[in-house]
Amino acid sequence: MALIEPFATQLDLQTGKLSPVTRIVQRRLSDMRGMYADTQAENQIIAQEGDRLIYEVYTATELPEEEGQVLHCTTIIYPGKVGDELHMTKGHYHAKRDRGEVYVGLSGEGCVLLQLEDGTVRSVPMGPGTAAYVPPYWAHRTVNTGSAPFSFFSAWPGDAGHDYATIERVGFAKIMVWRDGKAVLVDNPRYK
Ligand code: PAN
Ligand code: ZN
Repeated sequence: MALIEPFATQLDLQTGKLSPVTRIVQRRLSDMRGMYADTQAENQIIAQEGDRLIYEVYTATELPEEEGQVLHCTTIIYPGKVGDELHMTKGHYHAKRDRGEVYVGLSGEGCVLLQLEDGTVRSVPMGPGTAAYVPPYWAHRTVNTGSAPFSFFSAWPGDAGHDYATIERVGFAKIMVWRDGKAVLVDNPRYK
């Protein structure tokens, strides 16, 4: 296993940004085609306002993706909706399903949606200071349920890996939508 020098990263608790930063991944609406339930709204946004930035992932240091390492990063989800569905991450299972994760809320309001392969869904609300546990076997996706950027820190086992393809294919059984002035979890009409 690689021997890594100890190091620290500075977390901006207001913005969720890390420094120093070696990699910023930006996810725009076009990177998430087909993930929001309302495809017409998705196409309309891209045609009328352009390719909207949905979320960013900040990584301070590239660590080897191997057992024993603890990978970590921050995520910032910008507020907004596609149709009535709130801005969210793509979501994934860990390639090694028996690897868990910890999310710590930094700023804004959101929630983590979790799903088992049998379609069981749970929703855990998050805000500044919330430590949310993502147990092994649960796919996970985060949603911004507020009107400011929602940011959180995450840490997971180095050998977990990411399986995006399963969620791209089946989706989540529930989606978080804005109805009557609040965020509510409803059945996903497109869940397969
Ligand atoms: C998180 C996520 C991050 C972005 O660090 O990777 O929030 O979400 P997507 O990976 O679904 O685009 C994590 O769960 N890592 O394992
Ligand atoms: Zn994960």
